[in-house]
Amino acid sequence: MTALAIIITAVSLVGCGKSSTNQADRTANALASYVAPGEKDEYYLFYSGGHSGQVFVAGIPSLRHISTIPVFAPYPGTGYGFDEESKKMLGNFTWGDVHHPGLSQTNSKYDGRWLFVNDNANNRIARIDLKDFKTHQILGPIRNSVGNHGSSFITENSEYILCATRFSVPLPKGRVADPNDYEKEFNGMVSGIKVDPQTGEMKVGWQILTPPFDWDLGSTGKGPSSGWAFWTSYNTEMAHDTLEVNATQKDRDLCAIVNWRAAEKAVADGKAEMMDGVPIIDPAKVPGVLYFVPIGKSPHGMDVDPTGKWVVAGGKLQPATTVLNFEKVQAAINNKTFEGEFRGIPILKYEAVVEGEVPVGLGPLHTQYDGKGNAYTSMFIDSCIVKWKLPPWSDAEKKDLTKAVLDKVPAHFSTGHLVVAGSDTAHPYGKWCVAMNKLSAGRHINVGPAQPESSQLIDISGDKMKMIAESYTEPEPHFAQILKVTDVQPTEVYPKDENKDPNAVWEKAQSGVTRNGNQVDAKLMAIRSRYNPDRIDAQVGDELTVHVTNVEQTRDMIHGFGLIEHNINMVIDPGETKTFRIKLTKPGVFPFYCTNFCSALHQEMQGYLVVWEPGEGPSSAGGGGSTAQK
Ligand code: K7E
Ligand code: CUA
Repeated sequence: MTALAIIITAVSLVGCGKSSTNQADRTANALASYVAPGEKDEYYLFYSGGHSGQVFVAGIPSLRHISTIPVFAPYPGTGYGFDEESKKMLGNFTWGDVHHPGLSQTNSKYDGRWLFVNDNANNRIARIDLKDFKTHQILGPIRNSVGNHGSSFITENSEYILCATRFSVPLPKGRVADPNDYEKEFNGMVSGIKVDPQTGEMKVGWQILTPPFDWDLGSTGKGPSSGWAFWTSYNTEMAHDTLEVNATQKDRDLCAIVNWRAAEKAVADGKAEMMDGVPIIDPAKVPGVLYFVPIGKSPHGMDVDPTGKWVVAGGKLQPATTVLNFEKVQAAINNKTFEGEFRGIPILKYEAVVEGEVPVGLGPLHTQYDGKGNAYTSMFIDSCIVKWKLPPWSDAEKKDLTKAVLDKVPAHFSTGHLVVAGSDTAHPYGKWCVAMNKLSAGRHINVGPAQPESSQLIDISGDKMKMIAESYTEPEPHFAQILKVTDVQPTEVYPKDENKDPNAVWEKAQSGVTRNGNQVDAKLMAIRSRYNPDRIDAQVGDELTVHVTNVEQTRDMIHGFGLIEHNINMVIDPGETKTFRIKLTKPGVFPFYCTNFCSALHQEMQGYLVVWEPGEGPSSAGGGGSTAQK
């Protein structure tokens, strides 16, 4: 995208036309996205936060930002990354690059259980539980996988999250080879991340070794393509420098067609070899797992339609989308209609599997579907959304596929991804499309050089698309998922009897500070608006562990725990217990206080951590004085 961005900035204002500003349209559009005070949005929009490492939650149709789910980056707003549990999930990383959120599915329908997101930068994948909209697992860095961009693509029953690498390196990771030996020494990888059907717990199932192409966007099959997955690639030139030029030489790059059920079976049949603890399939030795198809030119998105028959690739540098017919793909595989092979992988004959190239315009990236036979493609260069008709096409349309292009709506920005509600399932909700744009073109109030990204809401319920509203976000949404609000019932309070934390305290008598050698353990209760106890005595050199239980069982009665000059801010939701651990290195009296507004006396919710010099202070702090604890 970056190189492309440079090429394209100059022409990005070409656009597809002007949006209407007449009074009747303004009123109708305003009403369409207006959610009156006290009313609620109909859909969630979960959009990736790119290099913010977060996920943003907005409402549709209002496009209002409602909350932020921290995933790969600490977020003081919810205390994420300060307590032991979330610190452990983050490991030593303080950022991630979130690209493609994927909702869990059952029978190719969103089941409202989990949202998975990938981290391109540190090769991880995270699971957000939709019971509480929080990150519960971060898997990775995934072994033998570098640049986890081509994910998170969820299979029809959430059996797997499928991922492909954007970057190739010498494998296993840690091995060093000269980039001049790229073709020989470097490899990419497709990974099958197994998801536990009950808990959602992820683990690396298997991997498929690939040539060092840069795998790009992908999608999973359904219906006739059930059990398959697809990725585009760029850099089939296998260049290792100046990719902007050297990786755009060929008119067609090879996309990958992966039979993931065959991969799973090959591993079960013992056909994999271990690399760094992961079963690796060499597709040259295990026929039937991987096929290639040439796709023009420098393709990006690759999206399976809701029937599972049509697989559409957007060619960034070709003014058309390419439509593959999966039934023809299947026939070509069965009849060995190949036009060659690359490193033992058959290349399917282009003409045998392509249904058509639809001349949608300049810079097609991603395609979404409404389930009514229409496709919607984001146009990075033309800065618009194009609606077009999926096959089957009439003879007249086949002869001139411009006839399959039904409508264009200007986005005024360089559109990256777009999302149609439920497009990647067999049952799209349709109705709304959100375009996620890059390069803001100055259409917002001036906020200086750090420019926001924009989202635009498009009504796709009629024959013609209607641009309804525009809003702005933090950097940098890539893809998003839309979920019907009624399809999920998140908890607002953790029930007391479901809190299994052994350090939880629910009444005064259980709370207190105990010492064991130089380990000081404080169990605090937080309740409107005080901590119990509100004094912790310890000494320099102690290791202090603080557990705070928020005993409230009332919605939005959230308490914080900010500790002065110790870089600690926990935020504890109703019914939750959180823990932090620190080494005390400096003497002094350090107030702690509630960081989350909780009542008229919120400001009074405070206490002291007294850190004595060794040997000083009350006996509970290891000193000679009498106990100070209440
Ligand atoms: Cu097109 Cu990462 Cu999905 Cu950005 S990628 S636009
Ligand atoms: Cu508790 Cu503010």
